[in-house]
Amino acid sequence: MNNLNAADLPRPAPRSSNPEIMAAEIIERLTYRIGKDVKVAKPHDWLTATILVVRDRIIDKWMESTRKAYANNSKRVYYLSLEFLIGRLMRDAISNIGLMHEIRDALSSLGVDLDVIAGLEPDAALGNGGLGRLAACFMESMATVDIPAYGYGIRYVHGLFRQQMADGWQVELPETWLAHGNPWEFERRESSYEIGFGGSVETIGGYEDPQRFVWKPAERVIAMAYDTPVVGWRGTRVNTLRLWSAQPIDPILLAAFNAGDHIGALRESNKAESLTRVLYPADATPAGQELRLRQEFFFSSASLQDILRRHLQQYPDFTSLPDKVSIQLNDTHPAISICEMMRLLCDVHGLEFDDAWKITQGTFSYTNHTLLPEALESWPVPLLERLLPRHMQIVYAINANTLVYARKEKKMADQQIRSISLIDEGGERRVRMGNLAFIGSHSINGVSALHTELMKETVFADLHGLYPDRINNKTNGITPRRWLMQCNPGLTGLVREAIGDDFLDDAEKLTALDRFADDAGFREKFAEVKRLNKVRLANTVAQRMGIRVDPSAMFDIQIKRIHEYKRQLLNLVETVALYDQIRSHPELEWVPRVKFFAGKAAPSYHNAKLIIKLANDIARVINNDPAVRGLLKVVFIPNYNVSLAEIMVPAADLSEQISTAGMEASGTGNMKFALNGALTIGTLDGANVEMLEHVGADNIVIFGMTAEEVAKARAEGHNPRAIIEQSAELSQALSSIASGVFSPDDRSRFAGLIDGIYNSDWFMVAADFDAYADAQRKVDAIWSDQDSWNTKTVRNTARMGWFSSDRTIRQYATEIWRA
Ligand code: GL2
Repeated sequence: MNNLNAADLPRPAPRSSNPEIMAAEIIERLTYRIGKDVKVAKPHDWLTATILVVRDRIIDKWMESTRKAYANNSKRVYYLSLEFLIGRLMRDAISNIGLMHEIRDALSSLGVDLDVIAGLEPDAALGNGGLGRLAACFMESMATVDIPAYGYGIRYVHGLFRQQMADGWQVELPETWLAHGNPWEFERRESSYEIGFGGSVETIGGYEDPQRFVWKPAERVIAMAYDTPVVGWRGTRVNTLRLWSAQPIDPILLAAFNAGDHIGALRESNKAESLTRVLYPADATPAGQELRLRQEFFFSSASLQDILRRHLQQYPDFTSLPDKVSIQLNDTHPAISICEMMRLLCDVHGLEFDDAWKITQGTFSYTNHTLLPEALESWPVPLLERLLPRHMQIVYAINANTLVYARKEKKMADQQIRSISLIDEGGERRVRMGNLAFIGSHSINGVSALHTELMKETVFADLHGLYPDRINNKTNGITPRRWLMQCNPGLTGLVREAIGDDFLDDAEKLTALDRFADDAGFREKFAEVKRLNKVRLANTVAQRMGIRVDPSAMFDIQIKRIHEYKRQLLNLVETVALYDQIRSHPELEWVPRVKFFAGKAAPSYHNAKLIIKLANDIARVINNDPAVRGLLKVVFIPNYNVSLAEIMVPAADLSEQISTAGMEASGTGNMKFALNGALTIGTLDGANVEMLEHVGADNIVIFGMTAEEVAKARAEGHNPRAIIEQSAELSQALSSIASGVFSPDDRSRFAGLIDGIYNSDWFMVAADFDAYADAQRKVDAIWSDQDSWNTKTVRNTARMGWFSSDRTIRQYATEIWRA
């Protein structure tokens, strides 16, 4: 066998895409893989059988892709991410391999509806929000643009919590995506690595032999791989998402068990497994807990051991590593990888520190996703010292080299030295993971043009001074397969009729649609597609919540994590102001609106949870007030996830992207809405700035303070009280919320939240209110001229192709990975 050339290896027979044959294959999987007779098969069995058939077709391409990478000695890209917010996979996979009609027909010949079983597939919610969803879009785009890539992450048994509402309050329940098994994945028992924690470091050699350090961990667990194939558009290439699961070294302590300690005998086993049990539900705030650091090291170490093993299979040593391997760190969560790489190269493979450092820096690159100070990870020195003693030594060694270089070569002063140091000495000493990721990488990128500039000016100003050619920008993108073709087949069909199929392979070809914005007939069809998508959302809301909404009203949508900087509160205060206006001026022609909200709050984030309660309280009052005459409705849809986004995004007329300027690194929801023909109301924040450049000022409604103005107001102090007094609408809205108009059962419930606006207004809710309210009335005016509205929405779709993640990935590939 081993003597055969790759080209001569025996291959399975090619598979047919004839629906009859596929139907037979589905039955075959049902019978022999699931062990069910057609007669007794449950919908979930059909789903699994169908996925197995689809998966088999993908496997053929998968092996081909792997062989190709070996044969061409291609550079491999490794995307290390603690989060992959995948959602459902089946529909995407079927569509990417071009078998949608065939599988639908095959299933329907068996009396099974593809849409029904597709709806049963659980969302793989292994991420919190934008950062995790970006990783999922990137995986699909890397396969599409034919880059040999692996995603590495953790196979959490429980993904992001399920959100339920109890009397309008968020309640978190465990999510169980693996309850019916996971037919996509392959367990790879042979790809297992030992991961250590704690213990001590011993020094061997020294005086005559070269000195070497040996880490003797006190605890060890096994990391075992699970592989999921990720197929690109038109099946171009199939890459691997490799997720690690923690296993105990000894499944049971038999002696303890036999001695009668039945629980104690499983303690080690439980401890190991708890490592990969749950996704950390914090979004952009530091977890600050040992378990989180253990997760980070666990998956970093397993991934690096795997990467280095694969490299040595193909190459004699590690000098070629930077030419053959790129490791992208998705935020600082995997930043400990830099120390682990140094440890493996020096302590295990015997390289000299300086040589190892060159290889490490040449291999790693780092993406920063937030400037929020509370989200910049750092770990207490004593914790790192106890959990990863050898890595702490390496941190000190890297730090010494860097600071000597900064002081001697670059003549940096104390103040700058303090800011670039890996150790934060203010208060309890902590290791700064952002600085470690920066210093250990050859490229550091931001995720929008504005964010990248702010990185240079703020958090990384001094490191940027030290290494001025490292920071670069890669504006985020979204995969048009999921976020246009899959979620909006109506629009996709209409666009194909108008401009042909080129845009399916190159989203930037959507610009050909621009001239159709002036075609009244086309605009009508475009509006009709939107109407049908709104009907679908209205039905979903009726089914899930028993609330009826009118699809002819403007659907105004804000969906994202609940966070003060994202300013759902600004939207809610304006909603209350509008409610007051509608009641005071019933004679005016109000544009009927439905305000939709959805999103999860970090379980420990008090104000975010209060904002959810406020949305629900406001909804109850407004929706039941006959004086509103249905002109305004408020709906908070529980349990926001990728699948719900796929229903809401195509149904939006207005997309709310209203974060305090300077605080949203990029955003990606903003791109999804505009691509699907929504108008954006937004601040000059994150990627909104570039969206404005692409769609043009006539086709987006921008308001509010700039990042610079926000920074100035914060530095010099602004006077929210004076601002509130000058705005009658704002003061009335705030005082009605604060005084309990929406919370008669607990009148002071929201007093603290509103006090925050009066006393500090850190997020500029008061400062931006009037501008926002004016912008909303401008939106109403555009809506009242439906021709004008529809022209703008068509232009949005036509001009958003640049925000495809294929473009983003090509930029990473040429400018960072050189792959
Ligand atoms: C985020 C940013 O907040 C968001 O603006 C950005 O679009 C994404 C992806 O780059 O990253 N950073 C972060 O920590 N989370 C994000 O969503 N959770």
